[in-house]
Amino acid sequence: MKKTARGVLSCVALTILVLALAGCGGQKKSTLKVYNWGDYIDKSVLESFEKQTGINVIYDEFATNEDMYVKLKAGGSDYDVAIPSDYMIRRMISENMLQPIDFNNIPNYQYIDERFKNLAYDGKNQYSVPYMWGTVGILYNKKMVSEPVDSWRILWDEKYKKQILMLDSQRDAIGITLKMLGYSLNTKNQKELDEAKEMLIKQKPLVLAYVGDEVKDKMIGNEAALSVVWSGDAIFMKKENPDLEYVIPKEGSNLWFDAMVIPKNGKNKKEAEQFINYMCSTEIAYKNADFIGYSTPHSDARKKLPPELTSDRSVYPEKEDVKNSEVFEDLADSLPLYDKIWTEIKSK
Ligand code: N2P
Repeated sequence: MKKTARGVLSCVALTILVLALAGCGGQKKSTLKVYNWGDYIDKSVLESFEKQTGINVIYDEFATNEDMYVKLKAGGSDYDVAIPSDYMIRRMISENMLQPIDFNNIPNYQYIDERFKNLAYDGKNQYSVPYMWGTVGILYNKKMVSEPVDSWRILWDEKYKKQILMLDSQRDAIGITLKMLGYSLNTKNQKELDEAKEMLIKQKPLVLAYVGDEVKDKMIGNEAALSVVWSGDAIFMKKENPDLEYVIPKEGSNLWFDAMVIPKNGKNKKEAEQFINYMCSTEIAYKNADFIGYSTPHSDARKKLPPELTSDRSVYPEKEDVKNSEVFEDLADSLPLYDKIWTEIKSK
């Protein structure tokens, strides 16, 4: 009786062992950890990558460049691919937080339009592969705002008290205020920054909320009249609610580029490069751009998108549409000035 029980037990143990070995083909499955903005990919792309390569993808999201930076800098994470913006990539390069990419492993890089290569944030093209690009602008509801919208000033108009949504992102909020005041959004001048701070504090009673991805539900649901948004989200919202319109204000704005990088702490460089290359295949780049609404730097994927989208100059602006706009630079030693202002504004 005793013997039989032991026999059954060892038989069960053996079966489990055999199944476990069969399940992973006798070897450990490789993994890839990806860190991206919220709502910034067609998730079916992750599944198809897993299926095609057998690599298991762990996918996490962040809401701002600053959140992403803090998590990576803390050192406890080991993401293999992250997708920050230009100025943050510059900062991460200068702080030795990224691994150089072996472009021999990214043959699909050839499809990235030359306009998006050798940009100042990664001048020698060693660390990043462009993913999406765009602008910051005002998305407004034509039923709630009847006057023409062409200036950031409208976000300070008492008439729209509690109908304004501001981007909960320090570079963006301070940046558009600096542009409204006629200053550079990369200024390090204390007087100009103080002026921007005062304006943002003055604006606070008019602001319904500081938001991230929630802006989409709110604007689509007609809960606010005006919002500061990134261009690709504007496209998505315009599709869902035809009363919405997007403009790049005349004072100029921020022109930005988000790109894929390989953080220093990542342990799977080979898989990371495989993933980046996959994201740059025409089919996948098209799928992502079509799904999220953002502008793709991929020349062939762009050709596959509906012409009414790619000819919309608020999404695919021409040079003259962004002539007053600037790309964010890494603020380096002056960053604490911005951090301090932002804390003061948010705590008022
Ligand atoms: C999408 C975030 C877009 C990033 N939720 C803009 N740089």
